[in-house]
Amino acid sequence: MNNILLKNQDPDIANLIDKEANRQNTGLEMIPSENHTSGAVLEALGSRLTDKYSEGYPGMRYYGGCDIVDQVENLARDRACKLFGADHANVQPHSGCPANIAVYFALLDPGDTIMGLKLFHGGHMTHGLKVNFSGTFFNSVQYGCRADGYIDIDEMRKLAHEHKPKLIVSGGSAYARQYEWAKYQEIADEVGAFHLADMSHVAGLVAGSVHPNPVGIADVVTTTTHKTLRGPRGAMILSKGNPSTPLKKVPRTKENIPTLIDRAIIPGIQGGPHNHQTAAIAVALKEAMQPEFKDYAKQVVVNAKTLADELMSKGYELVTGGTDTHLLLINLGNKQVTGAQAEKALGRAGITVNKNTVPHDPRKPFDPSGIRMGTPAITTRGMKKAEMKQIADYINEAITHMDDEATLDRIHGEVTEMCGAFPLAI
Ligand code: DSN
Repeated sequence: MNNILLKNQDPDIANLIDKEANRQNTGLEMIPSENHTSGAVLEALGSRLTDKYSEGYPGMRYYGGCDIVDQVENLARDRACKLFGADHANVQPHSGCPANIAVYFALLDPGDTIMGLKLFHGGHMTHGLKVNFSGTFFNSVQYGCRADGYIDIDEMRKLAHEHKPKLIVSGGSAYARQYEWAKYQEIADEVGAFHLADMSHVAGLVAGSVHPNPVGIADVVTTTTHKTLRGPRGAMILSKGNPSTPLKKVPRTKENIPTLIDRAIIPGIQGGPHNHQTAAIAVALKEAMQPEFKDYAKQVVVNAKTLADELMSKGYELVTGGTDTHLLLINLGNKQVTGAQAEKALGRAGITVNKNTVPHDPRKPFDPSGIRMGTPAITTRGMKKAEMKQIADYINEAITHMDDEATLDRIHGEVTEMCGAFPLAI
């Protein structure tokens, strides 16, 4: 077996990895769903655990040689339960979409009605977008945001009573305010629906106690592990109650959710778990259990609020007029700039954000009016209020001078210099 270093065996890929690390190190990653993992998480991710097949669950595998990966998965499950107050955690979903697919597969039949927030109002494609599996295999009814940008809970209740969905999804990917999990559960209970809370964006804020926890309120909770939670790419499904042993076929009731979920992941929709990923999730969960993580989560929100206030003082219009979380959604309509133009100018200046629709956007999704940005990754680097004020200046200058290459170059130079004081872990 060869032990040749990557840079000698495959310099093409090694160079690209170096280039990407350099791009991240010298620029501001401000896509709100991104973060920078620790060196320990990366080490677990790049380990021999990736070699092992282990279909099934700890103590119930279809393959031999699973004693050690069983211990890895048990640690990840126990830490997830402890951190979020769940009884049961399935840590095998390969990422967020499969986690949601598994919940639908567990609880629904094709053609059943589901309800989620419109993607173009800040939801997620797996919450019932017509061109996604969730809007194709199921009858999707979608709620939206009010004119002020807040989720329209009254409309949701009305739609729920009218359409009697089997499942209501809360959560989203471009909503700057806290999710009111209990209200969704109340409506789900009124119409006899299951409630899935997708807390992917805010899981790290929940872990750090700066956002309400849906576990124990919602019937079932999904989350990715790589956003505010700062782990590797991956996902988890959390619930109350315990699965049956062995995992037998059970009726679709709330009490049976843990069993239904485990059976939906395997044999339902996935094969072997990614054991290297499970180990890295366990490492990230241990990090999130430390007192410093609470400081981190608090700082993420302080930074987002500071950035929001600074940008609003420069005339930027934030959807809902601010943020409670890690995320800012900016409507550039009043600046005569499109989201795509702003994304490009900011990228040129070393600030990575993404163009995004705003609720009731008069423009098309591929050329929307807004940009979405967030503070999880720059807070991981150690940036605080002073840097947020400087970043707001850079953002404003880059957008105001989006056609001026020299200005964008200068800002990029200054951004790189600022980043030099906040290096990534490795
Ligand atoms: N792609 C994620 C995000 O950016 O929010 C959601 O899956």
